[in-house]
Amino acid sequence: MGNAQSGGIPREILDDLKLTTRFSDSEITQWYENFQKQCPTGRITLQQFEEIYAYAQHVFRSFDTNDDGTLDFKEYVVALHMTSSGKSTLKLEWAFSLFDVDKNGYVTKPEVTELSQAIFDLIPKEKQANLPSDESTPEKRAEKLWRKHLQSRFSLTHAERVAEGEFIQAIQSNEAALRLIQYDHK
Ligand SMILES: [Ca+2]
Ligand SMILES: [Ca+2]
Repeated sequence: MGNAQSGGIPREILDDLKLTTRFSDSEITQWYENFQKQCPTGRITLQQFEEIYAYAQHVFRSFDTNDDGTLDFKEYVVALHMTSSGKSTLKLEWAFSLFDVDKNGYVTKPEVTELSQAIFDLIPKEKQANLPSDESTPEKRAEKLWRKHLQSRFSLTHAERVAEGEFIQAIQSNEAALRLIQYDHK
């Protein structure tokens, strides 16, 4: 039949995954496309897994609001709500908790640097090569996000840390900053 488009997910893999998981055609197809982009060889190496895992650890920590190393039902549902909501303020609240590594209610330069590294590692290699020169390394991205989009806006009040409201205000409707806090460059 040739019903799998070239580069698309092979039919038998799709059928097999639908039987063994509860995911829909479109979900599996989307993940397949993302997987192919992330891993052009079609395989995840240990090194790539560790990069993905570094980001995953940050995501987990941002969901684990009481910091006990597990997600209870409430944390889990709040996580689903924040990440799947169409509301941009909710997503930005979540982004803030992602960047606030030590959960003290403020984002600092070292935290921005840490997340910039984890996010950068998720950008497919061929897209890394096409990034603007001031966004082409994790350090440059952290510097730009921190200095241009966060710190400079609030340097009159305090230069070393940014509170949640300020973070959201600085990133909201700011395409250039939004690009730096996510890895999925469309
Ligand atoms: Ca918890
Ligand atoms: Ca912090």
